[in-house]
Amino acid sequence: MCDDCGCGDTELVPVDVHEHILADNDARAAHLREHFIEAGVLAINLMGSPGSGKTAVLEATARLAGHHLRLGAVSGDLATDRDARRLSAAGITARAITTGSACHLDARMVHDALHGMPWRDLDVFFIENVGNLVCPAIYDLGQAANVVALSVTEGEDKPLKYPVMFHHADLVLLTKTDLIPHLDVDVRAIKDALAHVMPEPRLIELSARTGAGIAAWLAWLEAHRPVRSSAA
Ligand SMILES: Nc1nc2c(ncn2[C@@H]2O[C@H](COP(=O)(O)OP(=O)(O)OP(=O)(O)O)[C@@H](O)[C@H]2O)c(=O)[nH]1
Ligand SMILES: [Mg+2]
Repeated sequence: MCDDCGCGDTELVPVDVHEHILADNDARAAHLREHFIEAGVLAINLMGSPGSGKTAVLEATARLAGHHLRLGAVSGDLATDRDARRLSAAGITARAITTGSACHLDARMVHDALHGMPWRDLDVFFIENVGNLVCPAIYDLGQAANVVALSVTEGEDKPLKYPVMFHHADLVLLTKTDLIPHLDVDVRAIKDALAHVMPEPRLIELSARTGAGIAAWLAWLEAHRPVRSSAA
């Protein structure tokens, strides 16, 4: 599926080659992180399954905070710029990253996308990763925090089945909570599963559709914004 990381296939990409790819990525990500910190931009790596509601959360974020926070985003997909167009329509400065066959974003892709963006002027820069609960977790993009969108329709056991993603998460957004009355889903079971795989479980329940929980998500973003230096 993925020509870059081989999705763990050691015949496709030998272990030593994969380690070299990750080391190269880590160096580029460190460079990006320095720039984000120096400019006072909060960079968030937003990950989650395909369709978990990542773009919808960003649209809802812009609806509530677009007038007082300068928001920017890149959105990664194998094909199309549909998400970037949705984000632009919501008032977010956005660019698409089309990866072709790669099932994750890497630091070089993000770096290249930034060249055409006024990213230094942003308060929050979202990196909407390719919909995938596996590979994106191991690629550092220079972000300050990893956020995982997990929708109530995905099943309570996803944190247990995809532990690496949740182990690396600083925050989980439990999305589409407006659908709970229509589903056989036990939110306590999701929290129990997260407690097994997240060192410090942090969960915000929200609905992009109704706006419930978006204020708590904004408060989390505000609390994690870096102090902007006067030189930035
Ligand atoms: N009921 C309900 N539906 C939602 C909500 N958020 C997203 N959806 C729906 O879920 C579907 C996927 O939402 P997206 O925001 O495109 O999800 P995504 O994670 O960005 O998808 P990819 O980028 O393709 O991985 C769409 O049909 C949305 O309308 C929500 O809060 N409530
Ligand atoms: Mg999307």
